[in-house]
Amino acid sequence: MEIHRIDRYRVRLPLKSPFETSYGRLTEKAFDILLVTDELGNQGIGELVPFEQPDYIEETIDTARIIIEKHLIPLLINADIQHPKEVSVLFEEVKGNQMAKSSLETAIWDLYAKRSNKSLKTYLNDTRTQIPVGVSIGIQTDLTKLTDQITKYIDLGYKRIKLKIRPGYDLKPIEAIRQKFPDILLMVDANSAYTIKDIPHLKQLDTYNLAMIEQPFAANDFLDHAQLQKEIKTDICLDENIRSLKDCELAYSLGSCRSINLKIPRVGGITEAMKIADFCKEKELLVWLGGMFESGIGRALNLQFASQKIFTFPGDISASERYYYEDILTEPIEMKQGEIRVPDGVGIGVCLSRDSLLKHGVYDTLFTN
Ligand code: OSB
Ligand code: MG
Repeated sequence: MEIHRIDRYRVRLPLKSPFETSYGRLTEKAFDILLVTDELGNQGIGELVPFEQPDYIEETIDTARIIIEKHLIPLLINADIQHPKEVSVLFEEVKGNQMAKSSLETAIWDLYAKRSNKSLKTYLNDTRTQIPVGVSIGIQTDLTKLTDQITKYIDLGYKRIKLKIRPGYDLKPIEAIRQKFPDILLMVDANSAYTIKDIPHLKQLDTYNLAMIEQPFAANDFLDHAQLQKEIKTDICLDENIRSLKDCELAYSLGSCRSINLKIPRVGGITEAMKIADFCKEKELLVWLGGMFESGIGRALNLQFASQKIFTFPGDISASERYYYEDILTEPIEMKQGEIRVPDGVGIGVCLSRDSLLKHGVYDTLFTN
């Protein structure tokens, strides 16, 4: 396929309410929408998801823009790509920067599917038409407000609750939730806020029947996580650590976790995500799909990928209205009875609303031939 143009919208959407994690507080999400156009006028769409601060992982939206403009686009336009699987190979000479790579790689997958007039899920394994989903709940020190919020999402039908925790905000909120909801599928996510010294403290989490504890320790630590997994009954899940299949192999062989939060952008795109899903299936690691407060574009991609039957555990894939008043799609993503339908149009299956993009974003062209 020939790439004739690459355009971009730099968008900011205000969050309905601020989202607090162990590392910071988010009130607005910035993201870019990349449009890759071929010689026939087909358009592949990708979302660039990193945050503005390097506090979740090291990539930021600014660093990713530089990598895309200076390094990835020149590689892409000078190559003759026949299949989207070639893109991750082409990008190998650029080290790291997975989210930058993913924004273009996923756009090429979307473009490829659209050229063939097919849904993206036709290229995936054993897919379903709708999938169970969960929500992630930010830190909320008022415990009545916290349990009210959880009541709201449970009443809406969400099938799993993920609670953000940090030192000083863990046992009490978990206790409050378990008192009100003894049986819900509940997990916690620490975003690297603890250290190995906290193992005796973290062992107390074993009494709350948690589905898993996500990323208690540093983003590049495998050994301390392995130590914790030896001492605790609850499954450890890794998020920030996992940038590639190699990281999954390392985590598996050291026993650092029993579950993987798979985010397509954090591993550089769909091709690497497919390899990780296959590996997890083979090794019986529980793999599920995470989120990055995506707009409808990233959300639609996540739905396509999570439609694979291996993703039985409800992912962080909520409805558009969970975070945003207005999405950038012609039709927002909706959740009914805890499930979201996988869009079945061509490619990722959804359409951009130019009106909404122009209202919340700024347009420019990165390449034209
Ligand atoms: O750690 O999974 C995370 C959001 C932003 C950054 C990191 C994380 C999260 C979430 C929510 O937990 C994901 C979502 O609902 O999109
Ligand atoms: Mg996480």
